[in-house]
Amino acid sequence: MSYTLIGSHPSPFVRRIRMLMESIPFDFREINIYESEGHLELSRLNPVKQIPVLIDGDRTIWDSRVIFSYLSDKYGLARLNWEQENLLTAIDGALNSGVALLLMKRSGIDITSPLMIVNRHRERIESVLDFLLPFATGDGLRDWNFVTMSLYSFIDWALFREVITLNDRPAYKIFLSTHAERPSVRATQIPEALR
Ligand SMILES: N[C@@H](CCC(=O)N[C@@H](CS)C(=O)NCC(=O)O)C(=O)O
Repeated sequence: MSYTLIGSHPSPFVRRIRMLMESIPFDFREINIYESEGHLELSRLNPVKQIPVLIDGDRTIWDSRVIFSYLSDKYGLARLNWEQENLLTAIDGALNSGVALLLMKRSGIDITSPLMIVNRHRERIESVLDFLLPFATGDGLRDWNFVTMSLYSFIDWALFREVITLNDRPAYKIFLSTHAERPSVRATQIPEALR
């Protein structure tokens, strides 16, 4: 049985699922959520209108974290412990803030301005980066699981979208370079043409 994963190359939420599905065959259907055609297709699949969406026969699953649980159940993958769940929630909070900042930027809002909404999102990202530092310099360097896949996808994407810099946190550069040569990381790289 083959799966269809609907997503885009840059999306960090999609990327972590592509990394997770390294050994699971699937068709990757790329859509551009910022163009009307892609947006329309997405509307038919997911009322929340977000990627990724996983199609498994006549079942459609949306939300990357739920897709992770779904595949974990099906393949008996190791479940996350509560500490890992908290790490993942922190990463997801920063990711959601990063996506919100990008959407603001694309809507013409100056995301360097001191608007309350901009500050809230920026503060959340900074707070999460501080919180995750012990993990990124400890277990995160050794483990390769859904948490590290998520952290890698977040940092790489946020740098690409210029939502963060790592000037004050060089440890994250080491985290990235530690995992950069993994086959699933290389296979899911944000295409050079988009950089
Ligand atoms: N909680 C969702 C978030 C997914 C998400 O925000 N995806 C972004 C792309 S990176 C998206 O579809 N954004 C379009 C929009 O929100 O309009 C998940 O984990 O799958």
